[in-house]
Amino acid sequence: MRSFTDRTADPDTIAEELLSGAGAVRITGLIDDDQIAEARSIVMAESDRDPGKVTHFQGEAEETGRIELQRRVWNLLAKGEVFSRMAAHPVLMRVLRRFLGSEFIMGSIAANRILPGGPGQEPHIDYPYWDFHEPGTHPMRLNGSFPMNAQVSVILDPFTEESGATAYVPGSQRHLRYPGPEDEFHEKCARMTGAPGDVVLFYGATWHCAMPNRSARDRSAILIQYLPKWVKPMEDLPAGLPASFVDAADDDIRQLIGLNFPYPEVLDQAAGGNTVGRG
Ligand SMILES: O=C(O)CCC(=O)C(=O)O
Repeated sequence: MRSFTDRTADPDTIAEELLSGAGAVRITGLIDDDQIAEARSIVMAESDRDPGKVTHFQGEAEETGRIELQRRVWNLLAKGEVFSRMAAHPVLMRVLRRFLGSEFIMGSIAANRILPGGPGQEPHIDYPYWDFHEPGTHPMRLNGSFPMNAQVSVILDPFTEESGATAYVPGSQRHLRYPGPEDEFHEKCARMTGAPGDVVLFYGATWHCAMPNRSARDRSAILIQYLPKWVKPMEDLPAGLPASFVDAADDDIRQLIGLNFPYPEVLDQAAGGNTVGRG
């Protein structure tokens, strides 16, 4: 995987690598130690209180949606200002404006904590492609030649092969389908390794999954989903936030939570609809 720093993270180069290269890049040392420590302590406290609903995990988790060795914390914007700073980091904003269009939005911001002994996930592709098990529910001839997703993993604990760093198959974003047994995901995969404060940015059409944590410590990351402005977001972010948050939000955060793009709207004044919109 190609590695960049905040100084070398050129938007055109990274966008090209996501779309036509490996599908993933690392930006080292993007988030400072204080922010990582603050985010991690919130994630640990929240996920100790409530393991959250998990997705894509193997075995028991898939059946129940909840088990103790992997935990999700959803709606992070409401849980600490540090998460807004991460989501709207200027380097990420610059790259994502190039990749997804200048008015891109955020579809979800959640933590994924895998405890020692926690299982991995099934190889998958991310929202809005994650139900591509049923391609017929999407438009015909949809393909991955332009992006409808970008994923950011902000690494909170060392991501190593042993701790279950995300596995991915470089170049698989070009297929826009789920991998089958013939694709030999586990034989061909590379790993999104990194240190706390590093960020991995990838195109969610790339086959990937969390791997089992065989280390003696937690393996947590903040997972941020970004989408073009017209893709329906996965989390209803404004609904999960107090009015005071929305009132105080700066321009980037307003864009990220979808307030710049008002549709759907009631456009028929005669119907008496509220056409003020969400902005
Ligand atoms: O935490 C990880 O390693 C990846 C998580 C992921 O791909 C997902 O939950 O969709």
